This record gives sequence, structure tokens and C-alpha cells, in this order.
Amino acid sequence: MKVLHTVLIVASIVAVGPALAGPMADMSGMAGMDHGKQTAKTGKGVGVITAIDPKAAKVTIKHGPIPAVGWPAMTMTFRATPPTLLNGLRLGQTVAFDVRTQGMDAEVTALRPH
Ligand SMILES: [Cu+2]
Repeated sequence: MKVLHTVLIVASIVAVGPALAGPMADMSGMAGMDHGKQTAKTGKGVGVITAIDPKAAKVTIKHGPIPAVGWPAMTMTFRATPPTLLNGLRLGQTVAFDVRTQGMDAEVTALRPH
């Protein structure tokens, strides 16, 4: 009886081992995929200013399609880099702008009346 008991303990350790290792291997694979989506892209757009937040250095633009970064027309908020890009802007003004995106992060890097 003692031999049989030892065999059962060994068998249960072997069965649990792979279950612990499995999820770890999957997680490292996903991290690699996410990293690939973070490549920075740049493009040029034209749109109308719908909101300006100088304190947060943010501007909201209703813009047309920007194929270079894969965007359809939409209204969205950008960080202004540098914040002085917002100086002299008016609500309702049409502007041409340069955009830089990285993952979900989007910033305007140049902005001029259009
Ligand atoms: Cu957009």
C-alpha cells in the first residue's frame, strides 16, 4: 500500500506542472504582439476646431480622413506639442495640421490656418 500512495503523489505533481506553465507562455506572446502596434505614424489632416483647452494643452478637431495613419473622418482631441501651437486659435476655425500617433496616443505637432 505504501508504494501505491507514493505513485499517486508523483502523478498529481506531473499533472499540475504544465497547467502552471501554460498561461505564462501565452502572456509573453501577447506582449510581443502589443509591442508591434506601438509604431509611431505621422500624417497631415484638415479640420475645424471644436474645442480648445489651453490649460491641458489639448485641442479638439473635427477632421477629414487621414489615410497615412489609417483614420476615417472623425472628431477627436489631440495633445498640442508644443502647447504654444494653441496660441491665437479660434473655435470654428479651419486648420491644416500635422499629426503623430503611437497606439492610442495622438498629438498635433504643427498647426496653421487653412
Ligand atoms: Cu481622428
